[in-house]
Amino acid sequence: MATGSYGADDSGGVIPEGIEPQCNGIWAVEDFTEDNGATHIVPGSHKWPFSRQARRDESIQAVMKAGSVLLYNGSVIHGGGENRSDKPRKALNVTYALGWLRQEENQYLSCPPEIARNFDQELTDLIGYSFGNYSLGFYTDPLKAPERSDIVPPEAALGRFPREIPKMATTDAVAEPS
Ligand SMILES: O=C(O)CCC(=O)C(=O)O
Repeated sequence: MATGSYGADDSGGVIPEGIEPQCNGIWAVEDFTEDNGATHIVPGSHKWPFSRQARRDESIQAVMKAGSVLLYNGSVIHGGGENRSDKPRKALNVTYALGWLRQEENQYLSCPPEIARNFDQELTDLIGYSFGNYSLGFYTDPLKAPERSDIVPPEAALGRFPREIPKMATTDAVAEPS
């Protein structure tokens, strides 16, 4: 590894071992080279205890051509390398997390409703303008409260209705213990 600090993106030891809450992709918009700081990855580190630090010689660099994508678990130790070239290394880093967890990037601030309302619904569902499950993700419209219901689906902030409202689990839906 060259400079900077490297680490895993996911829970930081909060989620029990064996659960992979996040999957990442980094698309090379320009060639990734050793010189411009291609992403460092420590293979196998997703199986390490959270306390284990990586040695420099345990990392490899994802040298790849523009248009390629590197896919890695959120629990893999990784990071950008030192850019010794005279240009920035352009890439698109897209991370997917389980719908009931916080996202790595806070999409409600990066893509607030006035921007997100111009996106396709598939994309707004993915970035969080949809229920994660029954009652996970509703909001109260501060300008319309208290006249309006306080369980407004997130899509309403974009001027849309949800495709589907998740159903609440009831005791009828819970299996009897065997
Ligand atoms: O800059 C890179 O190549 C990787 C960036 C990244 O995924 C990170 O630092 O979390």
